Amino acid sequence: INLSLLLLCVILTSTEKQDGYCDLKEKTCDRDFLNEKFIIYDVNPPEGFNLRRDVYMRFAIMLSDARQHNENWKLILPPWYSLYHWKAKQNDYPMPWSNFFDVKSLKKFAPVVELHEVFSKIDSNIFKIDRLYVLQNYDDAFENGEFRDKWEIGGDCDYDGSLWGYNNITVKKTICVKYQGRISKLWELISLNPADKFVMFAHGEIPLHDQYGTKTFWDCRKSMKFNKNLISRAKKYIYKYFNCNNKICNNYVSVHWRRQDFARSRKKDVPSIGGTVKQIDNAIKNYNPHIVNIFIASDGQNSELIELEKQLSDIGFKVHLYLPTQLELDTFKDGGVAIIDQIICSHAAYFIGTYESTFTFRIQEEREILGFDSSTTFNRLCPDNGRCEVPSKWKIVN
Ligand code: GFB
Repeated sequence: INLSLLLLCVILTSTEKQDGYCDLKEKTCDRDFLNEKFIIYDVNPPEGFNLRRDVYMRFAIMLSDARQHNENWKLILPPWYSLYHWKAKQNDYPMPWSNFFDVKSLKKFAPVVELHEVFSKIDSNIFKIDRLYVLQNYDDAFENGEFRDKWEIGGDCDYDGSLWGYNNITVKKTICVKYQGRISKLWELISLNPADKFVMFAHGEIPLHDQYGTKTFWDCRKSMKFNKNLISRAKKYIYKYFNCNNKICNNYVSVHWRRQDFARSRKKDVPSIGGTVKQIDNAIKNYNPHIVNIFIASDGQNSELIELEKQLSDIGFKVHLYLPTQLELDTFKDGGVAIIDQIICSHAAYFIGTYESTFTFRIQEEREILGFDSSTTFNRLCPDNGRCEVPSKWKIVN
């Protein structure tokens, strides 16, 4: 018996080695890993962090649903690499999700793994993606006046991403796909090649949520807890400047003042500095005229921020910004600093955001989770002149 057991072991080990999913250092083969299949996605390169958070949710919900049907698929968390808005040189390498999120909490909602976890299980130095589907929009979304879910293989395409800067990732086959509609239709594509173990989608922002704003959506959103160090840094700031230890702080107002490319590409939706000051002043007068503290989160230039601060101080407000030390910037990176800004905005008595900025949307969701009255959350800065559309209220569903 012992001999046959030994033989079986040798056979198993050698077949596993051919498949290449053994940990050579540990001299073990990971049985689960052998049976698992993996999806990874990439997003249109210029898109920012907060749009990418929503794309994550679409995939996480898709994979969480699949697990309920006993499917053995896992989602590889695509590292944060070379984001357009992250200019500091500290950001120049592929960063794991654990830098920004509590990955244990993500794993409670969906079967997700970091890319480095996958690397640690592959015995060769090369990570081979079986099939890369490059998703593209249809030229005409409303064919015959109707928007419907559809996909179609073919056409010309190029992968415009960078495989997160890794040169040990290769792609065996690239397929161009025109795609429109719900993300769960991706399973139809995947099922065409049932032997694939590693499947990748480029332009993961194209498939849409199956259902937006449902309980499942919010369960997923709630699981996106931030990295504990970022939370504790934000809480320390709130305590120091606003003397508040609660979820809901009643003595400061927060503003997300999105500038840079946003102010340039959406000129008609954003106010001037003077217009911003007037609107903040009016909002505070209406909400609670006793409030003097204003927290500003912004990607604006120093000169703009100095001017905004001056004009607000001139009319009696105390302006606060979170300015990281060099050590904090090195530790948290641009992404972590932005999250700290978001957390501080989330706890304010009253929040005013920038119209259609996903950075603002994520703060609004956080405030819904914290339990604020929605009248203190869905407020926006309006342009100096012209129409000012009321922002949509995406209320939590528990
Ligand atoms: O997050 P995001 O997709 O929001 O991209 P939008 C904006 C990025 O700019 C953030 C920085 O991820 C941050 O790195 N940023 C913006 C900020 N506001 C702040 C802030 O208050 N504090 C700090 N620290 N950083 C969309 C982009 O941005 O805007 C699109 O996703 C496109 O790609 C469009 O550029 C014009 O939804 O605001």
